[in-house]
Amino acid sequence: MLNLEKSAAAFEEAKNLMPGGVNSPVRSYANVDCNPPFIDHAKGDRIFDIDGNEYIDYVGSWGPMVVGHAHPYVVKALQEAATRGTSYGAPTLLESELAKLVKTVYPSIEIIRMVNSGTEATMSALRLARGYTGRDKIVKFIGCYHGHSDSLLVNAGSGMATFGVPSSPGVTRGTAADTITVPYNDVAAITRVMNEEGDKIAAIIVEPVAGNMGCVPPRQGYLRTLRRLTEEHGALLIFDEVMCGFRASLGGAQAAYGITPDITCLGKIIGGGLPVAAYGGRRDIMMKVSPAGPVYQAGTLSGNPLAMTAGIETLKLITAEPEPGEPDISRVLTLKVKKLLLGWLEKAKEAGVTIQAHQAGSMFSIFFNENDVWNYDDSAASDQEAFKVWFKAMLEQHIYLAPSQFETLFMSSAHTDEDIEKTIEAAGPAFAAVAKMRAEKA
Ligand code: KE4
Repeated sequence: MLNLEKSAAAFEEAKNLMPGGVNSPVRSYANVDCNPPFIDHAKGDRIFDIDGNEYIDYVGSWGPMVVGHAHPYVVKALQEAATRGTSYGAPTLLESELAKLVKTVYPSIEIIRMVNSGTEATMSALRLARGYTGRDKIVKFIGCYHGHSDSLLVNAGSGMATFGVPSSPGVTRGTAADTITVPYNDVAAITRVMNEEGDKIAAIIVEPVAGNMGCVPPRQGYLRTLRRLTEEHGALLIFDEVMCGFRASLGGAQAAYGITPDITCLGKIIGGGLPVAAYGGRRDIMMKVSPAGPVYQAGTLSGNPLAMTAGIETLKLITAEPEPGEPDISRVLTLKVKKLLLGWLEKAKEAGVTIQAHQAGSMFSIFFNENDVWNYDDSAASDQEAFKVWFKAMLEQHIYLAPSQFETLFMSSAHTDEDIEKTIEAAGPAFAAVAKMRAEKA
């Protein structure tokens, strides 16, 4: 048994300080009925809790840590940057440097605005879409999560889905009325909505590779349908690539699937673990944003020099030209995930457990489901009890995974072949524990 005594005590104290003892719900481990390890530090693909337990980490802070924790180049650059001050609230060369780095990878982004969180990026993108089109309604997909702004907490996925709250208290009926939700990967549903309401729709916002119902890629041609429908009806297409950006491929889902959105939201990796997100896109749209245009948006710490520095160093690492004859980092990460999932599939089969294994580049997840998973309902129909047993058995073997069926796992360049092998081996007893639980219930 893992010794989590100090974490348990810390959690009890934290519960008297913060709601549920955490600053973001999914971290509470409420969905897997156990206490969360309190983290002391992390390095590379390893994370260490305050009880001295060491884990192989596939959460990676929910995506940002694509080059691993405490990468020496990132740490060194941050240490130097801190000596020049931590925030100015004034323009700096660093913001332009990160903007240029992002634009080289995302040619659809002609103009970009830095913000501090994915929530802020998507909230601002929707306000911009409404300001640009003069329309009020938006369309989002059930099971897709875009942060916690009111317009988007309507049938949200991620933590919301796990807690089974279809839409959060505090979101007004008026706000929810302007948000239309349809199932993901359902061409007929979105076509019907756009044919009926298209002239009132300011934007469709989508996770082009869903990551908040587990990892669920789009069906063949689905994103092209969204692009066609938005063009036909004069609505904007917003790709929320906060999670799948730099992961579905280096250029995100838009590069992987060859679809150009009007606005892209980014986050996580562009901050390298510090609070950075961004929204950007077509010049004619982005020039509506204050002070260039009338759509207001602002932020005290937007473009913060330390955050920009961490983002710049991280993007420089993942966009670096590989050695001649060597695959680029995206290819390396994709192959690492493939190796891990093939190993897990083998171990599941040996235990007589059927799983679905999904991957999009360096993001991935599995589902305890006899059938494939194409949308939120399919994901929710997976065996959540089996997931809990598997999750806890993996944690006991020092494999640190996302504590929810509706989350996604992340590979980094720091994950070694040896650690991937260890992760595969640990899945054997974990799937056996699932089979045992099912046999006892039968
Ligand atoms: P933040 O406001 O948490 O920085 O980003 C919101 C967001 C927007 N869009 C997508 C596609 C996202 O996945 C997220 C946030 N992702 C979750 C993980 N499912 C963050 C983890 C958490 O909520 O604690």
